[in-house]
Amino acid sequence: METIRFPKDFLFGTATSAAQLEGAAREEGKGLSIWDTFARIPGNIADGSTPENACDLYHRYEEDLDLAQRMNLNSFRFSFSWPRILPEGKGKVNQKGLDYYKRFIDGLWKRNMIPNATIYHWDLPYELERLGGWLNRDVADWFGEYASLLYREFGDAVPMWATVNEPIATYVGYALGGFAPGFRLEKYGRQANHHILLAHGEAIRRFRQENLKESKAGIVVDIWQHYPLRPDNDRDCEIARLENEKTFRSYLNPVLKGCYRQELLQYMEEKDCMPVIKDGDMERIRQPLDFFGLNCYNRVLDCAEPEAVPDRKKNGGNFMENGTEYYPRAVYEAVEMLRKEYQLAIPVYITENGTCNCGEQVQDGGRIRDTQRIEYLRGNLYWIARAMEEGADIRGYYVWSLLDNWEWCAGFESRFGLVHVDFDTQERLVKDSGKWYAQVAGSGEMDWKEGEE
Ligand code: GCO
Repeated sequence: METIRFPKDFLFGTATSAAQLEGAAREEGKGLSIWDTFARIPGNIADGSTPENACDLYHRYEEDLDLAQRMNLNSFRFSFSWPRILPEGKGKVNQKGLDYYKRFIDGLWKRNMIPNATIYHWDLPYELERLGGWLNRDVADWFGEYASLLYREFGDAVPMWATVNEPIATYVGYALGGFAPGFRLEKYGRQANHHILLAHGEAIRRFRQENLKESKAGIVVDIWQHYPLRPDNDRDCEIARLENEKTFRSYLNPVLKGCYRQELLQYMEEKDCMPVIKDGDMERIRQPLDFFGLNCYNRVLDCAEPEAVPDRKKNGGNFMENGTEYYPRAVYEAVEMLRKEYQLAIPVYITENGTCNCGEQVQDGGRIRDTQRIEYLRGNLYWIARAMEEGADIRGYYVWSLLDNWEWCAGFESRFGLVHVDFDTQERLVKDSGKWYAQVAGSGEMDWKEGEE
């Protein structure tokens, strides 16, 4: 048995987002977001739910922050809701929205939790969607204005600013129809991608202008690395390589290197989905960053003939009960890739990591035995510690999520929380994983048996 120790100032937190937790979707002046409208279209959300009430965090944040504090968290990741602050996306400001975030951030500091804020976590104001949303090139300026407003209002109180959470969600919303606003055109997806990258660059540029000496700015990208299921099969290898280019590398290259790679450009040319890229765009996108936020959940294995491979062999056969692969080494491999291929030399925060539906039933005496979630989180922390031992500059870790919440198209059916939520009564119950995490965050250490990885 060994003890893994994290540095004294390592951040242990949970990650959340406005649309998934706040609720109060039409209260106190908030405008609609594209998720409020998308969710109302029958068939879009698995259980027919909407983000209308979610976890009701808007009204219950004091008690939920108490919970987080009792879990010994020293940081808390949240997002601002753009339409709560600017109901029409630009122009008129909703003072009540600003007041809410002021109270919320004060609540974090009162409990000694460092606020880690995200400016955009998928909830574009619906009024901007009516103007073309992420397809309208002006969105970079609308976003810039919104970001400047936040810096001015909260710059002194928020030390960590991420511009965008997972830009790929915008691609999914415009190319695959899987997320709001629900378009299905590859060309739209690629153009929306390009614009959200411009918006990111614009928000960083404005951040520097504000000269917030005590704060840092970065971006959050999710990395699901693709690997060939059969490493000796050329077609599997080719699919995996192209998928990596089309997904996370289509953000990493512009943001960190100021270019789209040849392979992606060729793909976009061939598929007739080349976005409009204007002179100077790539320079606008590539801005020096203070930190990198990495969301990592798993890897993906690609196979050219999925029918030919028995299900139990897929993903190495190492499935968790929820059907996903147990491969915590993915986080280590993502960090390695960033260091080796992108020479990333800024601090990294693991801004999201977690898993859903691990035996969520409330049992006798209110106990929730989500044992596999604990195993998953332990495995990930082990591989994070290992990367750090080998020189990776990882400064913090955020579990997705504090509470079970509104999981986009899965509605309330995918539970990711360390705390169980009864969505009828809004009652909270700390799961076994929450108790375990409280202990790790409190002590900064974790036991590990060789062979567990
Ligand atoms: C993401 C989002 C979260 C999700 C989480 C679980 O990473 O996709 O940031 O909003 O809820 O990932 O799917």
